[in-house]
Amino acid sequence: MAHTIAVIAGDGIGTEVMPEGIRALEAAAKRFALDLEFTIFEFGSCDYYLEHGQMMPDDWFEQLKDFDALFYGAVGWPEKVPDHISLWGSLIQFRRRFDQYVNLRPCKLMPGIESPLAGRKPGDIDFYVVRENTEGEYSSIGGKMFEGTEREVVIQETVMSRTGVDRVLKYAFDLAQSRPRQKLTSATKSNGISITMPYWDERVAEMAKAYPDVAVDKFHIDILTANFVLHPDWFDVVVGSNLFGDILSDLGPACTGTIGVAPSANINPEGNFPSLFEPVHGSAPDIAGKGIANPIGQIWSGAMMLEHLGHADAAQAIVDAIEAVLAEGDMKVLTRDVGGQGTTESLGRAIAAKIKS
Ligand code: GGG
Repeated sequence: MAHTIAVIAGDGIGTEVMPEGIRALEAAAKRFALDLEFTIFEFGSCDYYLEHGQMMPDDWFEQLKDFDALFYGAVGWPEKVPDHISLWGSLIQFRRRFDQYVNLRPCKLMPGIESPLAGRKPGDIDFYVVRENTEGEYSSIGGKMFEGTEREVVIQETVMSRTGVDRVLKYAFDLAQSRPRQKLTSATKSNGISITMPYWDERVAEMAKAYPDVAVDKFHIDILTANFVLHPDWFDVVVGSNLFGDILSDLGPACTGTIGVAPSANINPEGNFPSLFEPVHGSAPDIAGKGIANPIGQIWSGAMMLEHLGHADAAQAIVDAIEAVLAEGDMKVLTRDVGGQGTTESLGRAIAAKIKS
């Protein structure tokens, strides 16, 4: 049976890494006899906004809801459209309307990549960030008063619902329980944010009772970011609110040498709606159009998508191919962020060739 995949490349380097993501998926499909059916959508980009006055057509939900998965690139081009308009008009709509309440972001030091943290080797950094993805600090509740005057006031609320917090915590605890180290770290800031964050801590403590095998600790977000840099080996599964998870899942991959390789899955665990798979990196207008973006984040996101669709063997073949190409360290193939002189396409083609073999 075919898996139907909606492809939205979005903006900037999203349009450059996406073809390599598809190339890798097609190579895996050929090797494992999978039927992947890609449908490309032009909406969800700033150029679409400039033409239509909105990021997506009114019926985007109807157009996308029956796909098996969404394969997404990157959004944003601040010189064309303010970032909050592009993000809220696309990615955040998908996460909310498709109830993708788990944002799963692996953080792994790969062979052949030098960590900026002295002396770290592959195996030393290997953890997941689980980010709450539908509420928290990314709420649309708030407003402006006395706009344009000296008395101007702006307010944006943080929203934490028991359902919203518990369901992402449950996912994180389940994941921690399934891993050899069985360790969960919670990101908090309950000394300063005195209502929502103590509530988050309470729900973590309550959930922990059902997982006696999982060792739980918590850190305030400020020292947690320091510990990502100082002691990345401490972490196994790290769970955080929408904003904290967003910050940690950029910092974590940066500790592994480049954010260009980091993948993510925006998951609706119940399968009521399609889940969405995208690199952690954004559209990077500063390098867009040069053909030098690292496509691994997109390719690895494709592997996460195949795993989600029930093809763990094909997913593993993609990850193995990524690791093999990185370990070979051919400077003509690798992109600049990992020390090479190659292009998005040279790295994508090398990985696809390894998947086939
Ligand atoms: N591929 C990820 C992407 O385009 N990110 C842009 C961004 O600003 N994301 C913020 C977020 O993930 O909440």
